[in-house]
Amino acid sequence: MADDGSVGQQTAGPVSADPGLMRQMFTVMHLVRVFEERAAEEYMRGNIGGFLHLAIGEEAAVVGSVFGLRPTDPITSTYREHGQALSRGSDPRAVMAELFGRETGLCGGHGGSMHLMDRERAFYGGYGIVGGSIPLAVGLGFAIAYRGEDDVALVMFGDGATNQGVLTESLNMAKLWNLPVVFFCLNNQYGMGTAVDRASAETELFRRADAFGIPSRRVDGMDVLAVHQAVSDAAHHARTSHDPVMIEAIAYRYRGHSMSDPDKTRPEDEKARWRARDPLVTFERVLLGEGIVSSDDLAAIREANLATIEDAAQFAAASPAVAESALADDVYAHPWNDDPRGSALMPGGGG
Ligand SMILES: Cc1ncc(C[n+]2csc(CCOP(=O)(O)OP(=O)(O)O)c2C)c(N)n1
Ligand SMILES: [Mg+2]
Repeated sequence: MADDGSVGQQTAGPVSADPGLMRQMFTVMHLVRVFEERAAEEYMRGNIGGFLHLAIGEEAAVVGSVFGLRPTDPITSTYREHGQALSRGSDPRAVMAELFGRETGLCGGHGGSMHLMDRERAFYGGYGIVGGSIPLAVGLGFAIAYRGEDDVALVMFGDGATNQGVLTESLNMAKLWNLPVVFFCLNNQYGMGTAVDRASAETELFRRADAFGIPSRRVDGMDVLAVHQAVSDAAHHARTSHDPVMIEAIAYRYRGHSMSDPDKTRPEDEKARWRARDPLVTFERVLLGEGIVSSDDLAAIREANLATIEDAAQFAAASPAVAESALADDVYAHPWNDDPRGSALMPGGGG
C-alpha cells in the first residue's frame, strides 16, 4: 500500500454505477456521518451510556458493501455497526433511541450501540465479541443453502478479528460445505491501538483465504464505488457458484477505538494523510464531476440529513428509558421469576 493509503490501480474506482444509486449511496454516507457526529455529542452530554464505537472515515466501506448486496441478503457485523443498520434502512429514530437505551429503540433499548439488530431488514446484528459475528454468518449461509434460497450472507469484521481462530474455522467450513458467504474484512489498520503489522505476520489479510482455495482480493475501502463493485462481484460469485469469497477493504477510522479512547498513539501525520482522502469529499467530487448532482443538490441532501438526525435525537431524548423491571426481558426463555434452575443468583428466583 502507498503512503497515502491508495491500493494500486483499484483506487480510482470505475464510475459505472447507476447515477440514482450513486446519489443514494452519497446520501446514506452523509447520513451515517452526521448520525455518528451527533451520537458523539450525545455521548459527551451523558445521554448515551456504555460503549460507543464510531466508524467515521469508514463510510465508503460500510455503505458500498451494504449496497452491493440485495436487501434480503443477511448481514452480521462487529460492534461498529450504526452505518450498517442505517444503510439497510433502519429508522434513524429507532437507532438513536437504541443508543440512548430507550424503549423505542431498535431492540427496545436492550442492546445499545454495540447490539443493533433489524431482522426485518436482514440485519442480523452487531456483536461485541471480536470475531463473534463470523460463524453466525456461516450459519446464515448454511440456512440459505439448506433451504435452497439464493441469498448471500455477508459478515463484516475487523483486521483484529483475522487472528481469531474462529475465522479459520469459518473459512474452512464455508468452503467445505459450499456456502454462499462473503467474508468482508474492514481493515482500518488498527485493532484498538495496535497496528496490523504489530499483530499479524501476514499483513495482506485477504491471503487468509488462500489456504482454503477461497477467491479473495483487496479493495480501496475509501472509495465507495470500488467497494460497491467488489461486493457486487463477490455476491454474484457466491450466489451463482454457491461458494464463499473474501474481500479486504483498506480504510481508516478517524477517531480512537471508542469514545473512551483518547487516541494518543497513532501518528498525527498518518491521521492527516487519511483525512485528506475523506470518502465523502472524494465521492462528492466524482458526483459533481459526472454531473450527477449540483452543489445545490448536495446542500439539500446535507440539510435534509441534518434535519433527520435532529429529529432522531429529539425523539430519543423524549422516549421513556427502559424500565428496570424489564431489564431481563428477552434474555431467558423462561420469565425472570420462573427460572427452572432456581438459581440463588437470580433475583426473585427460587433457591
Ligand atoms: C474475543 C475478544 N477479545 C478481545 C476483545 C476486546 N476488543 C474489543 S474491540 C477489539 C479490537 C478489534 O479490532 P478490529 O477487529 O480491527 O476492529 P475495529 O475495532 O478496528 O473496527 C478488542 C481487542 C473482545 N471484545 N473480544
Ligand atoms: Mg481494526
